[in-house]
Amino acid sequence: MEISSAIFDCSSPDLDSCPDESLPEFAFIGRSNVGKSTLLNMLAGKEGLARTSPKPGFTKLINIFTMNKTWRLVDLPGYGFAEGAKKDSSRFNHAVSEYLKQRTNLCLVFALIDSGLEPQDIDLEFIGWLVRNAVPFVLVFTKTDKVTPTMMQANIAAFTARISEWFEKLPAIFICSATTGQGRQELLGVIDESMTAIQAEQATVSTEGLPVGSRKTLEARKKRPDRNRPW
Ligand SMILES: Nc1nc2c(ncn2[C@@H]2O[C@H](COP(=O)(O)OP(=O)(O)O)[C@@H](O)[C@H]2O)c(=O)[nH]1
Ligand SMILES: [Mg+2]
Repeated sequence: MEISSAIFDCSSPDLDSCPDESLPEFAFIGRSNVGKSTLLNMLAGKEGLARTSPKPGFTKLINIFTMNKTWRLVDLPGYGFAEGAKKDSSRFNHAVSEYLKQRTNLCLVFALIDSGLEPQDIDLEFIGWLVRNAVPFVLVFTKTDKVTPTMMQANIAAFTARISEWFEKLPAIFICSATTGQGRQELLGVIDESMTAIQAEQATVSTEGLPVGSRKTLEARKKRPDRNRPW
């Protein structure tokens, strides 16, 4: 899949102000500074689309971008940044948790982990939260250009060892670098597969007389977190 148009949609402070749920969404989440916005830009093929920063805690809003006029990438505020306005950070954490739990057109979350670090408690806790709330996700190890392959493999193995007991089958793992472009085609491939599955599902649902994208249709998708997905 290639991206022919990538457009900034809006910045929302909470779930209620997010745009309608008519388009499938793929969201980036991870610790502040893990590389969410940079990876989003790399996937979109458009530098500067999502604002990036060497300083953590920059993205405080749910930033939404529409790709190829048919699906969206969502840059969520990072977790684990305690400095700054405490009031705001708790509010945004709430917005993120509402978005992840209730956004019915959310197809898949890319949970980003820094490939240069040993397993961090905050990431493990967050992955546990995703599992408990049945949010569908894949793991994306970032910034692979900054570590040796040996170190990266050791960090990934240590991370998966810590979470493996939570799964019958581990979630898919991707290794990415926004600097070298590593992992771009693989992540776009997952989105492509997911879009194909949704289109097939929507075709079935609409023949049952429910408008595609309506609450009811989406309620029907409460089975959304399909642990048996191929990825
Ligand atoms: N070397 C390297 N640096 C990266 C990569 N991805 C992001 N960065 C840098 O990490 C910092 C944080 O990136 P950003 O995308 O703003 O992180 P976010 O807070 O998760 O959105 C920035 O200085 C980026 O240039 C990567 O793949 N390789
Ligand atoms: Mg960011």
